[in-house]
Amino acid sequence: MSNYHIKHLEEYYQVYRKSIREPENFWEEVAEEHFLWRKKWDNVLDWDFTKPEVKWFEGAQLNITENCIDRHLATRGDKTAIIFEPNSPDEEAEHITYKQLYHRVNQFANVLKEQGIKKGDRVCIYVPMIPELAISVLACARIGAIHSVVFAGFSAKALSTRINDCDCNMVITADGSYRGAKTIDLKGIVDEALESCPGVKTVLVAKRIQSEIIMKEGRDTWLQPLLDKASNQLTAEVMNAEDPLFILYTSGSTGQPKGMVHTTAGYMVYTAYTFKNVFQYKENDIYWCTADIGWITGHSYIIYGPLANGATTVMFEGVPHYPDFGRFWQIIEKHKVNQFYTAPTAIRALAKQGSELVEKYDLSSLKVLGSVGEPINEEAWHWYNDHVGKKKSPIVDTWWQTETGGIMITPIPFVTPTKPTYATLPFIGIQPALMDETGEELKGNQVEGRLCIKFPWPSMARTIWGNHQRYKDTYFSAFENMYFTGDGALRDEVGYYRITGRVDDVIIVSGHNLGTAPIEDAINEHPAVAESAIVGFPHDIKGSALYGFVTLKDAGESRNHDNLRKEINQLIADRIGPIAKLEKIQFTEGLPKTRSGKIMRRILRKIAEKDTSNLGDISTLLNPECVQDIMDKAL
Ligand code: 6R9
Repeated sequence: MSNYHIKHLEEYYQVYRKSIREPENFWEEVAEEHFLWRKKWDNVLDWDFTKPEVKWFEGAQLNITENCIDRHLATRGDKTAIIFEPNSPDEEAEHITYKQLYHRVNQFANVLKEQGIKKGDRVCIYVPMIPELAISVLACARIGAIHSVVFAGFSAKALSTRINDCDCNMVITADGSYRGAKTIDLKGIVDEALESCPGVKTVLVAKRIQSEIIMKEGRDTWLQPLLDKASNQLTAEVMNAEDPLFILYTSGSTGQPKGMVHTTAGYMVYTAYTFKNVFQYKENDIYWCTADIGWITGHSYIIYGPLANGATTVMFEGVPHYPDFGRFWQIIEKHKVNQFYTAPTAIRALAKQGSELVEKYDLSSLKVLGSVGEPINEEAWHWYNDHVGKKKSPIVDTWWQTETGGIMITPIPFVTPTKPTYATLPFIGIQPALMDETGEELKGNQVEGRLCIKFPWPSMARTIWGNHQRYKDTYFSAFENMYFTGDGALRDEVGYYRITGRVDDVIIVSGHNLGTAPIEDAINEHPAVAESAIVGFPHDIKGSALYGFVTLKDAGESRNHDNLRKEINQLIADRIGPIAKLEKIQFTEGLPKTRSGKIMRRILRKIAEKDTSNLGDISTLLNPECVQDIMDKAL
């Protein structure tokens, strides 16, 4: 038995030890007992972190949608697979059974085929949180097309960069989307993006907001009439274990986003196994993850992990504060949600409203609470625990990344005793290491260093689309024979991990990873701007917010600084998206630089954090005199 479902701490340690001692046997048993294979593997694992190359279950053949849908039909055909909760509480929720999902995915997949999409083609999905989003993802997987979901809050520029990076020839979108009281003209954004995407031949448009939009002759087609005509039967494409399943972009230290490539079999096995254990999902539970499917959390823990376990997963179209700040609690009461998975930024925003709204609703169905996306601060942890979980629902603080595909460090609820702000223990099969700056591993407990992973796990990203060298440089070059996460962490006296935050140029704002470089690139496009540097500073709700230091071309610039600030933020919204807007913009005469010309962000970070007591030695700077001036004028 592979101990698919871990129930107590003793068992965790026992299974963990086995997964480390005999990883291949361990994962083979999990794969063998819980999934549907067209053909079993010849080899469980092949790996070499120096190339780097990792292959799980080579030789195996499968289709992930047969595991997420078909195999449940006999026993769970009439069970709800997806509950769609619309933006407005006045619109009725939609319950999609496994049988209906099967038919709808087949219809969609048939449409894709009729439109000429074949195995291996890349399809860009720019769709809001409506059922068509999950269905289009699964339809791609069913025919072996590689989906590249782009969060439907990204700008036209960000969308076109992602479409072109992986040469998508089709875009699936919607006429528009609802977000609280606002409607967003998605199709207009797609039209603008496609002006610079000559490779896109077809755009399929779902109807959501019934707005007037322009349909480009020969390129744009309404989706529904095509679906209505399509057959609801289709044999799934047979995929190899290591065939790419999807590409998902994440920010990096250069302007070009990294298209992380995830493959089929290992991703399926790991997301399914983590879902079952991290949420202690039991048949007939209602599970809700509030993430958007445009992020990895939505891919792994709204779609693939839950559906591979035959679960009922809630998809929420709206926002936490519409029509009021009680919306999440109202949904939990309405659907009797058992597992609730959200982000610290949402918890902080809701906690700020006080506990009145939470008390108004019946949250007694809750069994497990989850947190993901950034470190959860102590105050938010306690509020979540006291007011939402009523001290009886364990909080799973799950640390992981787009690159890791699945949850890596986490408590297992009712198994691992939790500790506020700690992600606690490595999940089964995960071998973390903390490294010092010289590349030595820090052994033992009560140490702090850079978080690496020593051994492959099934759902790790295999490459960066079109740029394997960048994959190697970013993740496998900092420390020999290790995957480097970009995060810092400490290990306490009992071996629990606490993630301390990014050690690179990525800033996490409201749970969104933002690379500093692309934002600086956008600012620098402004004709009045000479140079800029972005740092993060602590923010009550967002966790971190962005502080921009900007030097203007004409230092004595007479232009109105408030207008300039607006223009800069507009540029950022256009190039990246509104999430990357700067909270503060300080105009400076110069930026502190090293003699080799590198901006010393460390100093700027301290100024932004208002912690200037110890700036370190600034005498080696090229221009130490600018530091005092920046400090004097800090916002
Ligand atoms: C799943 C996801 C990854 C980065 C990661 C880390 C931060 C995520 C966290 C956390 C502390 C947690 N992060 N979960 N930090 N505690 N529980 O968020 O993927 O968007 O790629 O972000 O998010 O810094 O490296 P992604």
